[in-house]
Amino acid sequence: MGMNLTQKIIFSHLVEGDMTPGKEIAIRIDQTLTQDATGTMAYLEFEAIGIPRVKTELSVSYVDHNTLQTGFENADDHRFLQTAAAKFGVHFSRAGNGICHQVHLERFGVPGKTLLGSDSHTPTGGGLGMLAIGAGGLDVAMAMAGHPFYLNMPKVVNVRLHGKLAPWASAKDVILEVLRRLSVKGGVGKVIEYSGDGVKSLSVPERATITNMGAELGATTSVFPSDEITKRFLDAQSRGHVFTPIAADPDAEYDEVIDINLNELEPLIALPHSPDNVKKVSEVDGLKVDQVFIGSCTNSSYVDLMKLAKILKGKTIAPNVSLVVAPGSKQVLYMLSRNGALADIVAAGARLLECACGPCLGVGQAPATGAVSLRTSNRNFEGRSGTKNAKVYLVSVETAAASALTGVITDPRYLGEQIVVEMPEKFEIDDRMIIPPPADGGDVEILRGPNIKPLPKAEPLPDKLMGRVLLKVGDNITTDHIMPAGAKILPLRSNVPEISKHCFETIDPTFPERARSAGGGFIVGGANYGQGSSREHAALAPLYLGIKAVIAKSFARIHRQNLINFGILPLTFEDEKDYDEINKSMGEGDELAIENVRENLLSDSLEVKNITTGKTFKVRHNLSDRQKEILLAGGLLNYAKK
Ligand code: MIC
Ligand code: SF4
Repeated sequence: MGMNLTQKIIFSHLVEGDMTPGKEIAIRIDQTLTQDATGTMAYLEFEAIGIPRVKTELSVSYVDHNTLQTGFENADDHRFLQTAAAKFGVHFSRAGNGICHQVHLERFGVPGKTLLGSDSHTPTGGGLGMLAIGAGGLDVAMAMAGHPFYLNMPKVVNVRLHGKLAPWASAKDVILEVLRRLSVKGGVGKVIEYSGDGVKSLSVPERATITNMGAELGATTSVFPSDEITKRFLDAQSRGHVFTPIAADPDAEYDEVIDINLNELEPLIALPHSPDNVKKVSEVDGLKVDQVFIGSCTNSSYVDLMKLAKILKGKTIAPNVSLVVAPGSKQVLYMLSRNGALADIVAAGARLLECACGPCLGVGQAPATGAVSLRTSNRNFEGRSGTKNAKVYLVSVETAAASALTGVITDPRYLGEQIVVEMPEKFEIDDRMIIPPPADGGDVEILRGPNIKPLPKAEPLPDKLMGRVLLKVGDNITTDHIMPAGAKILPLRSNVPEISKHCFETIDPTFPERARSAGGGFIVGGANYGQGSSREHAALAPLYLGIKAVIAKSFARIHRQNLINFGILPLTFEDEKDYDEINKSMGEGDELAIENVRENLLSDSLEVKNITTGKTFKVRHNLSDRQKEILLAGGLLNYAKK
């Protein structure tokens, strides 16, 4: 029997385990990427591991998230990152050079290689035929230190694309359609692998839009084959020498198959507040729009912004709309400024931002109270824009541009004849804002500002866990709920004691203080707890506040591993059927106890005593032997040191 593409890349990187879906495997990591908001922790962790220089083929440190410098903190962090990169042998992509995923696709990605990134949208690299996975900073630090990456062997879902996109439909609509069908938890434990004759009609940046937003499915990653279109893209980036073709064998098998007829796809839109709340644009046509944001790692490529320029050319945006544009990279911005397209965008009334994440995670351009914001980004979680009651809708560049002109949500088919933008034969190559590391970093001094505080220490797992239920939350809680981002809180990413004061701020601002004065306790959650980002601060802050375990219906992959990495137990209710009853009978403030934890961790089941109600219930952990060892040691750093 042949192998699918996912199996092929995993097989060629397999270090431990057998490839049975659900079983833990370990794979060799060829490349890593970090960004500034998760990177400071990742390099502090790398330093704590005590290896002088990275052992990967390539590691890149990007500055793209925290570029609004309203105080010294972010600038200090950038200086720390630049010096740490030089010391440890990491390429450094300076602020202004662009969003990590866009720049990595342009300048570094290699088909068939593995990439681990401390950002959940690392799967963007899947557009080039990489196995590109998002993880917490500590997992990335371990990979930089030459250790393999551990994951559960995923199931593989084959999305077969047929035909060619209908006029005004776009790659964004493809992934919105997948989200509509599978939901934000439909991809957990799976890789989404694209194939079919429709693949040939999609350029690499379009494929990358699709794999990027596979993160919103909860998928381990998403991947496209590497073919003649990949070759053309790499040639245009003057990197044709790294091309290798890679595709599934003709007799490959899959765990699930989904068919999408590209010809039948209509422009789609994700309604507030979830990326899977997908409707046809025509169903919400006419709703007044206050803000349009075009950018983010999902839709900020050269072709994306050329489409925008062509749609806006000679026109003016509606008086009620603030149009904000952030190109994905310096390469994109440079090319638009050289060919005049930037002039068309600016003349139409756009507000131009630097090449960075910006509004996508609430760094600037927070919408007005109750405003409708139409965005080409990938997440519309409540409050993420920086305005709690803003209503964020996710759309393609075409829909965003059409709506910016009319001032209401507008199906782009209304614009008439479709615009065509060709992929350039040659991109403008200028890597001067990427600083390669010196051959020997031995003499480099790492510069640390006062914002950089040491890592919090986790203790070995005690034998008895006691404490109160400090917070009860529902399904699909995101890491943006647990540890919000945004312009005000992000500068504290290197300072866990300070950032933990904002933990769960949007749900219950009293949580941090209650947790601290209670000496810690438990969190009770629903399904898909911790979906969204890779930020390990969503585990570090609870650790700092004394959280011992999270009991939920199910967990998102990256967050679950982050909890384990910092010694917090991720437990699931043994019987989902009993969940409602147990959950109902358990209140915030109830005192829980789990005894003989160390010994019982070796089996799969633990008993929780609710001392307040006198009831007991069973929980599972589904931990691999390695994860058990990590928890017993009090986290991955302690375990690695042993
Ligand atoms: C996001 O899109 O949520 C982020 C901000 O890029 C995060 C990383 C972070 O929180 O720093 C992610 O996707 O992992
Ligand atoms: Fe940046 Fe937004 Fe992409 Fe996250 S999703 S990497 S914040 S652009």
